[in-house]
Amino acid sequence: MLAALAGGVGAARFLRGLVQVVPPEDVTVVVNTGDDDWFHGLLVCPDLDSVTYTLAGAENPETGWGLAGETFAAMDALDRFGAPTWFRLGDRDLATHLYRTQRLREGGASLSDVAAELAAAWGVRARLVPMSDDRVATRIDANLPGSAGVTELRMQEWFVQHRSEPPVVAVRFEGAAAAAPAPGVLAALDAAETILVCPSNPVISIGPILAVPGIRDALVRRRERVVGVSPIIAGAPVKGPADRLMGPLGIEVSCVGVARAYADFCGTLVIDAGDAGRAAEVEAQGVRAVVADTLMRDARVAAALARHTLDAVA
Ligand code: FO1
Repeated sequence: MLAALAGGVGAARFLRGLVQVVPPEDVTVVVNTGDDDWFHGLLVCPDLDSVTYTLAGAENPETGWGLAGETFAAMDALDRFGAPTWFRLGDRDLATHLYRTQRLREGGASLSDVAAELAAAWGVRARLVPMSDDRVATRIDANLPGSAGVTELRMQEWFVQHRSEPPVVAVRFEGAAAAAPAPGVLAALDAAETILVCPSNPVISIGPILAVPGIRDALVRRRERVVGVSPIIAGAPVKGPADRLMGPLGIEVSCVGVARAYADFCGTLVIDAGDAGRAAEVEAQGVRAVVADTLMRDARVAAALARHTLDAVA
């Protein structure tokens, strides 16, 4: 049994490689839900959906989110009414949000239940569980141009509406302290032969998962079996705004900064060949460094990376 912590597009691509090299049924993915938000009265769970769609081979390959071959007729129709359509929800993607929202509204079904139903419907055999069935919402305090002081933004407002541009002052995970790990999360982390920390944004993808009480402690207990993949290569994120979050929060934007941030719960960190020269600095954090090609140009490289990551703690 394997467990993985995942959020965002990089994690989804890594997981697609992982399920090429191990049976998908052996993998439990603990997915970030801090990105979740309500749009047009519907609950959207971007990281659960990106992982589901990517493991189903149905994702938009350019963006890594949403579905391939999407149309946006509903968004265009909403434009007529002046409704906010900056968060692009495709017509087929809307079915996911309609179904999830209805299942939650009719009562009785948890976020975990619905995530499992959606994954099964897409033929995804890995087990996808949200980090919590309780609401945890990532909030970003940022300096907006033209406004004095700090503005609190919802994660998608900062990330999408403001294109990750406003300088970040602080990041909070609202509700985390009162949240419980979703059913099966702690058991999966305790039982896993190896726990993988996918190449996700350390602050807004892995951070919320670790903020759910009990999860970080479970990883600390299993530190020798925890292996991460650095999402930062040669001082920059492969995709997304990790640097614009790590810098302001005092985390060096490098594989060394990631090692330092993860050192208490992650015994081994896979770093890119381009960072081989920094392996000693990673190890100086008390984290074993393993060098590999971590730039997932295609599914074959992703599978090779997953294999290398598992071998790093074999
Ligand atoms: N990311 C964008 O940059 N622009 C969008 O319009 C957008 C819409 C969207 C709709 C559904 C969904 O599941 C994800 C979407 N994302 C979009 C990605 C989203 O911001 C995720 O939070 C990121 O992938 C980071 O996890």
